[in-house]
Amino acid sequence: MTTAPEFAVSRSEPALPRAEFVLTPAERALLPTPEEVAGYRGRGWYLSRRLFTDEELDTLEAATERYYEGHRDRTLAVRPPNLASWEPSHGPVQRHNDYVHYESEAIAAILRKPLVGAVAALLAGAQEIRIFQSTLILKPPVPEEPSNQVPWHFDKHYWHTSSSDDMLTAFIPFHDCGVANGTITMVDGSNRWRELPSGEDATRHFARRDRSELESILAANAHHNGEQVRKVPVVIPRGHVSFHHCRTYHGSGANLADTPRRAVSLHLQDGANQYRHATRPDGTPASYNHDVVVRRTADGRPDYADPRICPVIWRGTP
Ligand SMILES: O=C(O)CCC(=O)C(=O)O
Ligand SMILES: [Fe+2]
Repeated sequence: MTTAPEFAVSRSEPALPRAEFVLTPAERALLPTPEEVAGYRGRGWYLSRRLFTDEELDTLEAATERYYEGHRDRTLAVRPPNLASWEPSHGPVQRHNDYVHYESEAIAAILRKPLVGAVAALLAGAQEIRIFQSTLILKPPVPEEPSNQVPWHFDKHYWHTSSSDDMLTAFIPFHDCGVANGTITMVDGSNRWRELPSGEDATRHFARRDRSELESILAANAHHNGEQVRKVPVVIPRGHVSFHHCRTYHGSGANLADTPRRAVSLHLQDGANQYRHATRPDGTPASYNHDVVVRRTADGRPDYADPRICPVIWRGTP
């Protein structure tokens, strides 16, 4: 007998949770109730309590301004094929920038907030939540700007190579977000719809799609499920976060305000998610930008748990 079993266990798996995955009593009071979790499962979206302070959002906004000016703490070694990466030369169109949690430490420090991961864990029914992607978004205050319109889509369409059906997105505006500034709008309950076989090409980003084409795909899918399309603009007070399931249709409209609409779309994966081989409707292999960015698993697949790109932000039972 060399090592007591308890000692052996505590060496490989600490008995106490790591401090970063512990919530304060005040934070615990901000978690969704069981009824709210059931509401998320039924409707496909959930508006949280106030998860971010004014100070955190001011810090986040300042960090994103530095990012727009060109500041990077690190850059991707390889530029992936479908990278959203607005730069000043693109002008006053809607700005989309992926991988901001990788490229900016200051942005990452706010986005990794364990409370966000804990809310996501309860909604997804998961023990672990990792970042999948983060997209920094800015809609300029230009009412007629066509690129400000986000046509109906659901996020799983872009994630065919992800094995999980429990992935979800936290939409984090930096300020009050309502109809006037083009808030995110959910199609209530569409997470439970069965999808029409429509020949969708999942790798074509919605920004390159015709809006009316996607409006009719939405209507056809509702009809196929014997449902009406119920559009719910989510009115998000500053500091609150709108979560949506990866099969919930959503979109958003013009920014009619006189200030930019600023947000981060924080895409999250449950611990079980991993790369799987998938094909597009035309039979060619599907892919995700990560596939040329992350390390490989022992069996040679892209590793969607690579801690550099996909850090764990929550582990345990909140
Ligand atoms: O910017 C928006 O209004 C929509 C963002 C979006 O598609 C998402 O968060 O998944
Ligand atoms: Fe989306």
